[in-house]
Amino acid sequence: MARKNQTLGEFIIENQSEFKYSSGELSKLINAIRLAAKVVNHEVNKAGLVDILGAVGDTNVQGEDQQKLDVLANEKFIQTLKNREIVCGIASEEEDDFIEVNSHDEQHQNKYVVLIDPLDGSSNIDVNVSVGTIFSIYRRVTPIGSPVTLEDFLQPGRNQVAAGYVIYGTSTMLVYTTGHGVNGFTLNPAIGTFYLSHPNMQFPETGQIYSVNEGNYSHFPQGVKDYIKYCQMEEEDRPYTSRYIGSLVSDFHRNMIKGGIYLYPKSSKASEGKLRLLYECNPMAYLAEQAGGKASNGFKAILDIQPSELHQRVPFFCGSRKMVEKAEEFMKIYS
Ligand code: P6P
Repeated sequence: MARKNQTLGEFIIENQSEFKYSSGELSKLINAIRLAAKVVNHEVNKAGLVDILGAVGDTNVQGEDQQKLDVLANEKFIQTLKNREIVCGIASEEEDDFIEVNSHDEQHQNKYVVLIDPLDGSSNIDVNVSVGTIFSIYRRVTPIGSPVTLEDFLQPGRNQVAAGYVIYGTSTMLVYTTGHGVNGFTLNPAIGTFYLSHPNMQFPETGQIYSVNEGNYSHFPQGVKDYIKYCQMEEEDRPYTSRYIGSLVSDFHRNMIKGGIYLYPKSSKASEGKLRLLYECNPMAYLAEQAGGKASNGFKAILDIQPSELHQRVPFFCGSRKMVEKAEEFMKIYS
């Protein structure tokens, strides 16, 4: 049972039995992500000092090459995941191909693959807007004892065993699920400890906020245009409020707390939208469904899509169940 102010470490241990695969493995996975999140948080929070610490390509006072934060985040998450003898493969938004992890695993006994967007929304860093890390965890499907394959990564989101995000915002939070609801932990940076601040997070069934880049309006399919006009009409509980941060994790997190819908539809400029199925949409869709919300491509549940490529994109409608269902009604008129 979740207790407010429980630490993340206590929560993992007390809920380990819920992770049906075996003892200790969830702890290692989430602990690796917890550690990397703290390291990345430290770097993100001092990004504003880049003029003092040196811009990308410079060498800092320690003589280290100053790295782009998304490159640094990618390296930190991959490094901490590799060091746990539990992961056999990693895929990242920053890596063209998946990474086979066999440094300590010559016999290929490790069972899990992790997919990450190490620093989503990183273009917001220069303007001091929240960014996030998104992660998705599967059990491999090819036989233990053989090298990990692309098939282990191209699983439908319904197969995820855990997923979550870190939001580097006004406070740093780790929000994740292992299939038993969604829990949010807030970092106390003074002591480097995550505390359970948001137990059993739930999307309100409906809401008053819609999040979409309306600059693309003229390029959207008619169903999306009609839904946006529906949100803006003076009628019943509308007009809704438009809130779009340009950072998926931030818009999702606000909508999960207050109620709302996030849309990144396809358009005449982007035939499948912008967001990536495997390490953006699937983990956020798993969280959404675990929190009583909904996530689809406008027609079909995101988690039921069979992936075909590591970096494939999909249209994304996600948030309060009734709002996603209404948007789907408009999409289906023109399908
Ligand atoms: P646009 C950030 O690049 C991102 O992947 C999401 O975090 C964000 O919601 C979206 O793209 C913003 O895209 O095209 O509206 O700037």
